[in-house]
Amino acid sequence: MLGKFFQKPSSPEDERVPPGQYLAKGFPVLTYGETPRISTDDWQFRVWGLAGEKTFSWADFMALPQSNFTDDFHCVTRWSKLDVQWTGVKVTDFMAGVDVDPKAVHVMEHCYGGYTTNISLEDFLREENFFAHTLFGEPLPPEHGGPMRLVVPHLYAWKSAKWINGLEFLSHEELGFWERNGYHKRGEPWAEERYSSF
Ligand SMILES: Nc1nc2c(c(=O)[nH]1)N[C@H]1C(S)=C(S)[C@@H](COP(=O)(O)O)O[C@H]1N2
Ligand SMILES: [Mo]
Repeated sequence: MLGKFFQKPSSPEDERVPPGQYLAKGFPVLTYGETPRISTDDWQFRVWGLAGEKTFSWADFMALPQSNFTDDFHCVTRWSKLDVQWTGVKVTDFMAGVDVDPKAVHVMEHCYGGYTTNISLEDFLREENFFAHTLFGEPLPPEHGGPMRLVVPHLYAWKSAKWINGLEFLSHEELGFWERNGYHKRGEPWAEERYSSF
C-alpha cells in the first residue's frame, strides 16, 4: 500500500529506456572481431541484387543532402545511450538514386570486415534511418564504424552496421551474422525482440 504513494516518480529519461535496458556511461564500443581501417579515398559502397547495380564513392555520398540526427541507441546486451548526435545522409535521400526492383522485400547490409545484418525493406526505408559519418561533431571514429555506418534507431543496434559498404536487395529474407547465431530476425527493443525462437 505504501508503495503506491512513495514510489520514485519515473523521470522522462526512464520512459525512453526500453524494458530490460539500463543507461550506459559514455558510449561503449561493441564489435565482433577486428576494427577495419578504411580511408575515405579507398571507401566504396556497392548496391546489388534486386536493384540496379551501382558503386558509390565517398564524394558521391558527400554530394547528397547532409542532415543532423539526435537518437537513442539500444544494444541488445542491455545498454542504451540517449541523445546520440550524428550527421550523415538519410537513407531515403540515398535511395532516391537507387532503382529497386519491385520484387525486393528484404535487404542484407554488408560491411568491411565481413559483418552482415538483415533488415526488411520496409524497416530499412523508414524516414529516420541514416548513414552516419560524424558523431558529436567529429569524424566518426573507426571503433564506432567510421568512416561510415548505418543507424537504424528503431531497432537494436546490431542492425546499425558499422563500416557499411554495401546493400544487397533480396526477394526473400536471409539471415545476417547475429541473426544466424540466435538473435531475433527483426530486433525491436520495445518488444524485447532479443533472441530468435527457433
Ligand atoms: N560491422 C559491424 N557492425 C556492427 C557490429 C559489428 O560487430 N560489426 N556490432 C553491432 C552491435 S551488436 C552494436 S550494439 C553496435 C555498436 O555500435 P558502437 O560500437 O558504435 O557502440 O554496432 C553494431 N554494428
Ligand atoms: Mo549490440
